[in-house]
Amino acid sequence: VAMSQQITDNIAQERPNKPTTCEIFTLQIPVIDLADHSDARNLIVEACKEFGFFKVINHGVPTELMSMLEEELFNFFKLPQQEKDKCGPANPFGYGNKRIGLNGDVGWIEYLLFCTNPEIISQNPEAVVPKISESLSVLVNEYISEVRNMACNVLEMMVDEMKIEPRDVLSKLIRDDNSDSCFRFNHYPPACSDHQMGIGEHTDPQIISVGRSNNTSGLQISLRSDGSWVSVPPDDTSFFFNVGDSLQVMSNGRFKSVKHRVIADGASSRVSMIFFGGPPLSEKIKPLQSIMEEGEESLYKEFTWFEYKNSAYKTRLGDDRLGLFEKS
Ligand code: GA4
Repeated sequence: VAMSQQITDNIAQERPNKPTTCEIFTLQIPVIDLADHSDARNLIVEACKEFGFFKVINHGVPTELMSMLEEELFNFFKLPQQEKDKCGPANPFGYGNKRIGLNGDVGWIEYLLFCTNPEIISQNPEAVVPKISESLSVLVNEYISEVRNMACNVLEMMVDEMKIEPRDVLSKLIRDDNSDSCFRFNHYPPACSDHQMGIGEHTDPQIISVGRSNNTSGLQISLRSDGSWVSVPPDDTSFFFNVGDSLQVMSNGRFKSVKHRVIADGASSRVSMIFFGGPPLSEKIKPLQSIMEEGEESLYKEFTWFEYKNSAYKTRLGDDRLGLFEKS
């Protein structure tokens, strides 16, 4: 209780006292209909520039798979604490409870974090893949492969629209056998107050993150234009895409990784599942040659995903991770 109180107080200080602004802005979140071939590509690129965030409908991922996984997920989080603790502690992979990352962040959250990088899994599977039931693990793998495919389609539409070649320049990094991606399940339990921080503001370090949740609100994004926080209306049939830091660099700042956070809604449990698409560890993260205009210079120092990830995992959630790699 002491900790939850502290989390609540921090938020109360941070929150601008303008709830109505949030409601107005919820209307502006871009919705991409993947079945609409005329408009989707352009909307994706515009959304990445303006928000670093968009919602995808008509995505082709089987609804039944989504709801089955969600149900299994609820069942997992309903297990007795000592059962769940057998999958932990999260360092950073495994089952985590209230502690986020390794540097002192906390939140009103419990989660399962999976590494999906085959290279790392083969070295030490116990440390990076939480021991969940066989049935859940089959569903997880099927879900990841569906979501990864859909994410790759979206990345290819994005690249086509920007007239970059080859069109798999981004998607191949995530399809790569050695793609360093990860996957997480979050459970935000009902909170004692309705402003409790589930996970504090942060950007995702990877290329692209693709998440969905049950029908409980809580996700907020920060607008690029003025930094104000916007509540994202929940929609359990759709996927939400976040531009990550790596894509910000690869687009040389044209796209911005979106700052986001989750505030527990008080009354009901929120569960979410997120795929974080990352490149192979050895991949150089730098602006794509073909988008650079004549004379344009990279805004960032050159680094590999391995270097960036290592550096990111030493930061606190709210730190400006990319700032360390900007050219001065
Ligand atoms: C944010 C995106 C993913 O959830 C994650 C997170 C990771 C963690 O929960 O262990 C980090 C966070 C995330 C960024 C900074 C570091 C690492 C917690 C944290 C304080 C799994 C990831 O890859 O980076």
